[in-house]
Amino acid sequence: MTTRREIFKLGAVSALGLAGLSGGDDDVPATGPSTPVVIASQLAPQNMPVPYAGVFRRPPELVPFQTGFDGGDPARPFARYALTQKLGQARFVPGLDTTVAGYNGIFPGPTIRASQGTRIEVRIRNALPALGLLQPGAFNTVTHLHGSASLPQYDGYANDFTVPGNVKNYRYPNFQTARTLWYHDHKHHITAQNVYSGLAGFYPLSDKYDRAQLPQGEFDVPLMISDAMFNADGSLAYNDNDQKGLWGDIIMVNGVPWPTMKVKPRIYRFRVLDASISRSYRPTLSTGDPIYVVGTDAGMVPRVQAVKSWRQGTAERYEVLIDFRKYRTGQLIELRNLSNKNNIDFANTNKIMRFQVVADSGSGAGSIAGIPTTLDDGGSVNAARGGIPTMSLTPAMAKAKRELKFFRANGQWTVNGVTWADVEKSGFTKLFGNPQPFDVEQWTIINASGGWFHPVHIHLIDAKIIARNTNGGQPFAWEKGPKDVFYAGENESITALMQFDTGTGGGGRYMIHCHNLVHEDHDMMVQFSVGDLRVNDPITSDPPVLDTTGPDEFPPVYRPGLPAGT
Ligand SMILES: [Cu+2]
Repeated sequence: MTTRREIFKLGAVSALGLAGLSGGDDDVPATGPSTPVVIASQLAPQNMPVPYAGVFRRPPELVPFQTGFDGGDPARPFARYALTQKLGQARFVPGLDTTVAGYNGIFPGPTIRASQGTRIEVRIRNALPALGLLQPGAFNTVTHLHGSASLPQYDGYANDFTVPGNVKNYRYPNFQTARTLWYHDHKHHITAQNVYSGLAGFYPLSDKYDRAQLPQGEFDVPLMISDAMFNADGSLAYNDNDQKGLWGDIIMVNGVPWPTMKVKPRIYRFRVLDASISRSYRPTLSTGDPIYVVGTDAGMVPRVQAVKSWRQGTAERYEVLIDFRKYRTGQLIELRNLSNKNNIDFANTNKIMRFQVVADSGSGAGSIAGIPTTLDDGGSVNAARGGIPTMSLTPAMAKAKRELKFFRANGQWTVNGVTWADVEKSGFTKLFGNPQPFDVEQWTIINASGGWFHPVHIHLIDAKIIARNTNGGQPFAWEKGPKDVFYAGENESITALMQFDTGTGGGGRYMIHCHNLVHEDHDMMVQFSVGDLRVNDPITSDPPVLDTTGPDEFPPVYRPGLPAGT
């Protein structure tokens, strides 16, 4: 009952008509990466963003309001940050302002740069209005730092939420290897609306290994890719296509539609994050030149992989190098999107951003001299306690093998037939599994529904993909590094090894869910526990509290940024 009727609900149908939309059954949303057929936004022509007209920008980097050493011990540094979730005005489309709900009122939220070994606390105030922007209920929030082995009470558990007027102090250990993390909302049932309205930001974690081998500073560029659709007045339009997914017609990078970025003839590192609600991408360069994958979700790859394109689902992170040295000054290079099956594509969703090569200047500090072939991530930081480097895991180490099947049942998205509602009904005791601290397990993620893809996220863990049921049984070239999101395409299965290391030897509850946030909200989410769960464990041991501080207690301070467009 989806397809055409739902597409019409997305907004005005373009003059291109509906040719190309498949008829499909209930489980098939629409069309693959074929001819664009509709537009979703209802913007007047003068308000419709034009591809590559926007000026690239990086999210501002937040300065901690306090730094120091635990107990005065120089071996135990910490930094404290404050974020305020509040409404703000953004200029996404020409001539109109858009109200967002963002961290510090901006989208993307401020970047927090972390360094291995320095613990971070982020004080997150919910200063949002009582009711949601895009949903009629309470504007409750809970923040997940994706990629961090946080303790359960700081992991953004979907029911451990903060109501407007309250504040929670999140503690992040940063003991892990270098990687691109991101923080975003995780409130059960409204995660999609909360993230779409702006609650997402970068949190790159560095260590001495990535600093020695990969570009830094000016040449280390976060790219948050998302899609959106707008009403005629510039407000965000939300349509989840009958709980199937949201596909906007406007692709934004760091909140700018199809921007142009000026680049020097040097090697750049891009931290590519798919922060869309549902859309997956297949980025490629218009030159046909290779892109070098140097990092996956949870860290650096052992062997650099040259690819012409790669497939990236929601919440996946790929760190890639693009070598601009061979291009001439003034050359324009597009980062295009080849899309994937079961996305709904529009006139310009085959474009992401554009690079304009400019003359070299400055010292080039932070750049690297050549494309590396191998990378050393330093292995496990917890070796003394039983930690095993992720890419050294072997099937023989696995103490258990488990299967996770992602399918639709009784009008709900489920994992093995179980929904988060079932977990709630159990008083949060229903578990998919309960590995003990430092156990290694082998999990197989199975998508038996041909009409959908599911980017599956397992909290806490870093995993090594050892098999796929496609691609000759092997992981794809771009996913040969540590992963925490697994793109389970149509009828695909993925087998991965993972170690359950909370950093403390302790345990608790962690979620497993589809990162199509519409699927997650309805209700494709279950949980596991590291260690045995005690029946009456509260869902958090560090609940939010009433915010008694003034709004200006920790005014945001941002580092001086680079010039616009670079
Ligand atoms: Cu899904």
